Amino acid sequence: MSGILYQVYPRSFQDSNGDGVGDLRGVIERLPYLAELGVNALWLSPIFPSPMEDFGYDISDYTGIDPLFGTDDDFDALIAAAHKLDLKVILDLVPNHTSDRHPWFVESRSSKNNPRRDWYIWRDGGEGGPPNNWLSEFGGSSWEFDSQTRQYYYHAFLRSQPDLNWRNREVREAIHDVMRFWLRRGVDGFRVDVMWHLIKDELLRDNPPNPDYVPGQQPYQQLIPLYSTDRREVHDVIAELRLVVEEFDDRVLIGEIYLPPEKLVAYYGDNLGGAHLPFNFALISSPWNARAVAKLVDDYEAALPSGAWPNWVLGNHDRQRIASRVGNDQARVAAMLLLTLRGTPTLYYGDEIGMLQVEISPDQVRDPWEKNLPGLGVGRDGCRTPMQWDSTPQAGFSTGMPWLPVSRNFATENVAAERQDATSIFSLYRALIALRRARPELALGAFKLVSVTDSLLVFVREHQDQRSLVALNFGREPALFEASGLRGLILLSTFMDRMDEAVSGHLALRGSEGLVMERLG
Ligand code: TEU
Repeated sequence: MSGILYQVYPRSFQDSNGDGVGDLRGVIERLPYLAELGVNALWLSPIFPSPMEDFGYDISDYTGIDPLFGTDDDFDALIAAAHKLDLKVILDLVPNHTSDRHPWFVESRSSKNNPRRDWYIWRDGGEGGPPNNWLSEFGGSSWEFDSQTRQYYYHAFLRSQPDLNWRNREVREAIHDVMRFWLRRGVDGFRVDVMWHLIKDELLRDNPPNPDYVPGQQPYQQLIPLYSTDRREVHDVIAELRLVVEEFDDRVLIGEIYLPPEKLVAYYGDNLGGAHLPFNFALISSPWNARAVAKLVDDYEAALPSGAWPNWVLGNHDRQRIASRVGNDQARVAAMLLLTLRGTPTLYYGDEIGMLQVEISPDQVRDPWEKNLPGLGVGRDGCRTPMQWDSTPQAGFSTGMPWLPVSRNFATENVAAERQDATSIFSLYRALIALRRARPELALGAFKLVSVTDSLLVFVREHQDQRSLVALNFGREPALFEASGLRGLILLSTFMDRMDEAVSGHLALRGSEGLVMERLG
């Protein structure tokens, strides 16, 4: 759990059969790359049978493999090959909703007295409209009228993603069995999709208006999702998921949760009986300056229940890529931050080579969210483009036509080229990972904030008698950190030079430079 997690978006990682979509055989081919990079586990976004309206987050069979990605045998081969390389495999569990083509929903919608009717959230309308004012994250009402049975069903996302009713015991048991199915197959744990959505208010009370809403923001933000998400009872549901995971040795439960720190940490559960790692997305939405980052680290560390293990994330398949958000130079500072903070770091595929958000022309849009709400900048295609492996056509991702365009910069920004370049961001990521693996204080040590200005963040990581000092310059101008008695050796610069330089009394940083030094004094 203290290792490094790497998110693979399977559609975009490696295509082995030329259909333009990545697949499991492709992932197998690239496992040695992940071992070379030095990560400990990979998380695969959904690979299950799906109409792919939300690219796999709309599941029609929880225990199969979508033919687009491969076969059951391919999956078993992937687990075996990964484990051989000492890589753990985490699957995406999507328990909040299914596809509307899942047999459970087909039955549920067939009649009001179908035994599976209560597996989903069905209600009569009120006053000629939906049962309440709840909104879908992807735009519009979250209620869909079904003319056959003349009731509405609830969907937090697309109308083709009806929410399961987690107040129903049979639903819980059914998903527990899905988990056991994959755990027996050898998976090392789950990343649970939208964990904070699982339980909704029993009375379906209206959500209050958001006083801070500004026109032009996503319509979902018009209301505060007080009654539709983050209900107290969700923690009982999660505790049960945890117990299922605990039936097996050494497995992990990770939760996708977008909430502020004080609410997020409740997902560790009473007596830490909830998620091992409620994903901490604080860095994804933070302004990029030293003070803001120092504050969020502080707030998060202060909010953590005792004994809870922290974690940090810089990017995922739903958010703008870090290198585009903060720029290429600061992306290196971000990498050093991610890999020197206390807690499990999660890397998003391609960030280790500095992949940028790719411009998607209107006719190439695939993301259903973007299609629902064009022009609001919610599009997620730009962070999901094919991994850039080399300078051959389609960046070595596919021999066919990729499902999303390859970045125009692939001829120079790719794994093969950056591997040859000792100063590339890829070389930096490798060095940071190696350093973290070699120095226990970076992985396990206590975090102590030393100094913060507008541009410079300095902290120490300490474990037993080993100490590392990390200094990060969030600004473009040079910066100086002075401390009497400061003594040590530079272990790593984000510029990939200055190795073994002696430090005494002060540390001078170039613009956008980050340094890790072994602190002797
Ligand atoms: O994401 C949830 C999601 O959409 C959040 O990123 C959302 O933007 C946030 O709640 C706003 O506060 C997960 C998956 O990662 C995403 O790919 C799926 O589309 C979605 O759930 C539905 O399964």
